[in-house]
Amino acid sequence: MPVKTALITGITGQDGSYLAELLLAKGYTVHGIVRHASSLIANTSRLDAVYQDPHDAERRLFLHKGDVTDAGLLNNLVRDIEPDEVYNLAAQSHVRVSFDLPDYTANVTALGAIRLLEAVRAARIDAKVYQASTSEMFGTAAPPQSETTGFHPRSPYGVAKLFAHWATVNYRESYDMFAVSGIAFNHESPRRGETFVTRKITRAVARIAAGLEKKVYLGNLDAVRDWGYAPEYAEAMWLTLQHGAPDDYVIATGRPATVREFAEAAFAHAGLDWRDHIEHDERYERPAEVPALVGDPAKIEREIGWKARVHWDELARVMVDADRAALSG
Ligand code: NDP
Ligand code: GDR
Repeated sequence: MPVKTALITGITGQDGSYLAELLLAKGYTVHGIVRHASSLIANTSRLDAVYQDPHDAERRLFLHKGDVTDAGLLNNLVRDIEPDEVYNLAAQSHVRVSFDLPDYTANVTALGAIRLLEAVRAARIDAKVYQASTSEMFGTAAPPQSETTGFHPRSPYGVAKLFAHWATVNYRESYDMFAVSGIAFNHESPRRGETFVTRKITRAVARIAAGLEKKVYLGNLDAVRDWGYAPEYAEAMWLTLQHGAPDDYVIATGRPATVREFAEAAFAHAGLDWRDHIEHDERYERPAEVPALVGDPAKIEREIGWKARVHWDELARVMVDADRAALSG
């Protein structure tokens, strides 16, 4: 088999790092776009396990300074790399933050996607494109949500992702592009950003168990989510691009839990009672909440053969263990 080349935007994020590991293990040459930061160490830390010295002649991981707000950069990179597969994972991905930065979120999360699609089209290559779409596009639609459920996003982030989703569908239909929209429900891991609710909770559990803190302040505990395990979702992304034809796929476990239930399981795993340690802070409420997201993964299970194995309660334990291990050095 000839060696394949992939380009990943958002390679420094939770999913990007797992996807890079997966593709490197499969023999791919992997190119990733890394944003400029005042400290490079900080935003490439999730790639430590696969980082390769730029002087290594055998290396298959290449990191390029860049940003999805820069169309010229994307055009040049795609033309030069000629990737077989492009994964667009770059986004301002925090729902609460998108209410504070709506313009910026739209620029990165919505326009970034169409800039990348256009770069692939302009390069006149046969690259397959994966767009990281989200259950947030469903918003208030009643669960369980599937590929045929109507969209009703509730945040600038959800609206921006819906633009990117339809852009992906449009490029598939207009230019016969192999463009997949993976509509992923929440997925977490020890690499999850510390301000998303699961990691915020498991990190707090570790610190409270170690006697470093007493409380954690949260918003809406009644929200229902369908939490899966991020490495499995990276595998789902790859699998959808190996399928015979491009399509839209819900990626989910199908198992619901409230934020309260996740917290209860996480605290209990460390022998703690969540009621002693969780306080409400309205700052973490959103101007418009998404009450319940529970995916129907029947299509991806049937057509792609992907099925979630880790569910939210095991995930809570895995993340607590990882945060406690990190704290004890
Ligand atoms: P993260 O927030 O962990 O990662 C986002 C990535 O995008 C980071 O690498 C970040 O770089 C990069 N990025 C942000 N802005 C830009 C920009 N302007 N130009 C280039 N890169 C940029 O997200 P996840 O890994 O959790 O998610 C991956 C994708 O999947 C995102 O698009 C997200 O919206 C989507 N998604 C995630 C779900 C989840 O539950 N995790 C569910 C559904 C969809 P930096 O490291 O420098 O910040
Ligand atoms: P979400 O994830 O908005 O679903 O988006 P997040 O973990 O931020 O919130 C989940 C639910 O928990 C409630 N919540 C809190 N959330 C945060 N962050 N902090 C708190 O203190 C808190 N208290 C309660 C929220 O209101 C919400 O209902 C994630 C992101 O990864 C998106 O990029 C992705 O598209 C979706 O998942 C699917």
